[in-house]
Amino acid sequence: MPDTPLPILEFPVSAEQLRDELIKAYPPKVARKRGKQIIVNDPAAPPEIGANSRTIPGIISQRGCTYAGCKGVVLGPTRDIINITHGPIGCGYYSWLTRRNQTLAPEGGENFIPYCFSTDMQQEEIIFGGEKKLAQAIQEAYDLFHPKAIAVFSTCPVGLIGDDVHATARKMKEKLGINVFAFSCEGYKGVSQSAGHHIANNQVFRHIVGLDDTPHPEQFKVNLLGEYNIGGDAFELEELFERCGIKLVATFSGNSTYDKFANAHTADLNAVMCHRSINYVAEMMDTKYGIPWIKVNFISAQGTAKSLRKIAEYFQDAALSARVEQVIAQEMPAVELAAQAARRRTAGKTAMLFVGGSRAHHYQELFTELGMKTVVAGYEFAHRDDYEGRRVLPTIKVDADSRNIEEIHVERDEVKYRPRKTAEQLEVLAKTGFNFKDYAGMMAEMEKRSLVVDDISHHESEKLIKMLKPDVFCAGIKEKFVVEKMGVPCKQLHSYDYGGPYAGFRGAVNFYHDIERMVSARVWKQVTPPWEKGPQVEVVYARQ
Ligand code: CFM
Repeated sequence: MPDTPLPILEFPVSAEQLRDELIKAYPPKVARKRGKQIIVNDPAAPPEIGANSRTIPGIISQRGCTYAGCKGVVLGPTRDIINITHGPIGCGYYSWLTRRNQTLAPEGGENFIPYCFSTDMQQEEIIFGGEKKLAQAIQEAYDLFHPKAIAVFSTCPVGLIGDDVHATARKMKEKLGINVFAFSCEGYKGVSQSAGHHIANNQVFRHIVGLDDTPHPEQFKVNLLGEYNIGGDAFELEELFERCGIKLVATFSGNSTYDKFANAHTADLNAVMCHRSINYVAEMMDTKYGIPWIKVNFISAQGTAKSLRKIAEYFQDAALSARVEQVIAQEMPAVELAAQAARRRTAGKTAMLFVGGSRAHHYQELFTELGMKTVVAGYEFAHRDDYEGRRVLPTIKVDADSRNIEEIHVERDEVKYRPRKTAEQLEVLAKTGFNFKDYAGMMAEMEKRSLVVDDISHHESEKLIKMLKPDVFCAGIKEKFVVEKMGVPCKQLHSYDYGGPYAGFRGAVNFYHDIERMVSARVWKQVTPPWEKGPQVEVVYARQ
């Protein structure tokens, strides 16, 4: 059967030829591996994609390290835990305020996010061990701030020299009488920051969740998991929940506090936004406390409406559903108006998205609302289930790199476990097609024969831009300026380019405006990249 070109693209070659073009400069072994990570999509039966495997040395990947995933991503947005980086100063310094997670401490409340705490390891500690200096740092932080909790994050050298951060944390916990715990999240521990998410989930669950049983009087209590308040997204959602009459017990971890984690097990539902970074906590809370979880997406207006309705449906309460419908009805006219206005300039345009482990999927819905097509997308570090859906979980091969990450064994808590639904209630929900613990993944929602690229390399990004000339390229700061020098606007979906919020209804309107502006600016056509002006250095890959 002849290959059909990618949807709406007047691209002269097939998706397969496009893939071959991306990998043809690589040595054969590298090309074989990359070939498995570049897939022509079929939403009805997503083909297997190579994911969560090591990046080949020499390839310019956009991934981050395990320490970044643990310290920056999961614990970063929590304002009242003192996060001490145990390591050389660079690790603390470069993870200091570089992620745009915001927080809002109440009058007199603690906020340690603006501080950078580090043990500043020197040669002496590398040679003779750093535990003593770590204990001193914990003591010093305690004396200065008297926090509720102190967390210690291991960097690469700590793992290499074998400091026992957990023993030091235990010792200091006893001495100070506050919660002190540590993470074995050395940068090299996994193939990407994804390993750091898992390590963070384990320790937050083990050391904090379940410590405070104070009940809440409200009727509809949920936790929002995998929402990190980038650009103020969580503020938008907190307000939305409140207007709907839904009590947000804890968010993991946008705008969060230590006490909220400790009390999270009192909620009756876990709503999971970023499946990749937090599904472990959702699973563990289900097993230990009986809290079911559902997948939601508050990025895009349709996604927000759908997610609010899903939460209301879970509680099976007519008054709640009516309130949710009322809020949706209040918000939708402004959204429709903004989308219509933007579509005059955005409709028919194309986007590429290469972001993290959830946004490359979630933001496609916003582009659909703008009448734009996502022609190529991929995650930096997601796993097969984020691409192909959770149904593939049993078939994912556990390799040595994954085995390196602790799987904690969780059991039902005989005292605190409480089923949130009776068997009959579950049956009623099942009849309406209500899905628990389910995520269909990115590929099920992408066009047939669009291209999916895992852990995209710099070289492949350049090729794609040259060949497909997208109207907007969504990525991060590492790619941004190279892409823009090529004459294509780059929207940062990690930091939002200092814009946002983009979550919820009002967030969607913000996004429509920003994208409309970007794709209709003529300035991009005026750009002549420096490498087309001056002399060039040619690099060829060595054949193996
Ligand atoms: Fe989840 Fe994230 Fe993402 Fe992520 Fe991240 Fe981020 Fe991201 Mo940058 S937790 S996987 S590790 S949604 S920091 S808030 S934007 S890569 S797509």
